[in-house]
Amino acid sequence: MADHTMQQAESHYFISNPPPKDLKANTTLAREFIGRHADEGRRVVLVTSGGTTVPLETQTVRYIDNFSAGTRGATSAEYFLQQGYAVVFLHRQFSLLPFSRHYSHNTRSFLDYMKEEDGRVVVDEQHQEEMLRVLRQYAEVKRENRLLILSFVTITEYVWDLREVAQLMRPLGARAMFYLAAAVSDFFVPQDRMVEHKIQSTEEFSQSAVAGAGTKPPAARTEGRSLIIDLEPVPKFLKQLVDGWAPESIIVSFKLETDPSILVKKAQYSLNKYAHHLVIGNLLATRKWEVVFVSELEGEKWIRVPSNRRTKSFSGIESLVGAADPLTKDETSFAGSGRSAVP
Ligand code: 9Z3
Repeated sequence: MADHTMQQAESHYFISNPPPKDLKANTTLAREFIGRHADEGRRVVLVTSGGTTVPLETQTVRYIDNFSAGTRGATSAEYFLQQGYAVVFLHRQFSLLPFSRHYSHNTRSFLDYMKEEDGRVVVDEQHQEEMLRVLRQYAEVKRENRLLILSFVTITEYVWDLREVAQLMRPLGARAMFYLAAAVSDFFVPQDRMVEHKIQSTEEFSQSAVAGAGTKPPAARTEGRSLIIDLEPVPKFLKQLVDGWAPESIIVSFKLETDPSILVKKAQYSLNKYAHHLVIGNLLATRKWEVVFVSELEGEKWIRVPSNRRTKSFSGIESLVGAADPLTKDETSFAGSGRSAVP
């Protein structure tokens, strides 16, 4: 797509898909946070995490979801914080959060970490050491006010938030990084093709009219006894991010596939198409144990957790990534570099 056509698609998207209700509040928080850290000379990273939804109805009962628990994003955010970054953590509501991820979303209740002692609640002996370590890191981040947590649910909320935060980070140039681990929908239902009410299972009760109806039928509708879902492509916002919203920043995107034979090709395609710094490829089935870095500087580079360390207690492949950073050729990692990591 030519650049002007892409820009037209972008402006059409923002005109026809209205901003989320909390955009203003999010922007105010982000402006203050980014401004303060920029003044203090800190690097700022936007970490996106979790999956975006595609609502089928305005009053949403049904939606399509994208797979992501938020482990990658929440874990990586902790490592960026350890390296001194200020982190804007834009995540899917209720997906994993940095620090609290150690005690949530598992089969164990957080209450299982506690016990009663002399009428007071205390942490069980066996969890003291680990929890103290996490708590100290968390307390330091809180004291320095280095973590801003924002949330999205739908693809449209995500795209509006991304654009807003990117534009606020633009003045930071190469001191700003985008680490796009969220699983983002490629297709969606535009506002002007969305039905207001719950889709009915029989045509008899179906709504024929769409809010602000154009000539096209609703994108999700019943025909006979079938549910028809006819989605439209989401404009390629990575292109806009790289070229328009934050052209000087460091941009790391992720590529998720399930077919091993196309992963590297797709990651290379993405790198060539958007001309950003790094694509990290991963397969759904093995994402916790192996990733491939694809960059112009180093081509294709696999990082693997040795098979004898692939246990539940392993701290995550994110802990190995700093050592393998292809954005810098020296000992500093892209999470740890105190200077420009632009190749
Ligand atoms: C990823 O590939 C992430 O690593 C995972 C992490 C979603 C697999 P979890 O949250 O999983 O730890 O459970 N994210 C990017 C997915 C994505 O939508 N990428 C787009 C694409 O593949 C490009 S931006 O087309």
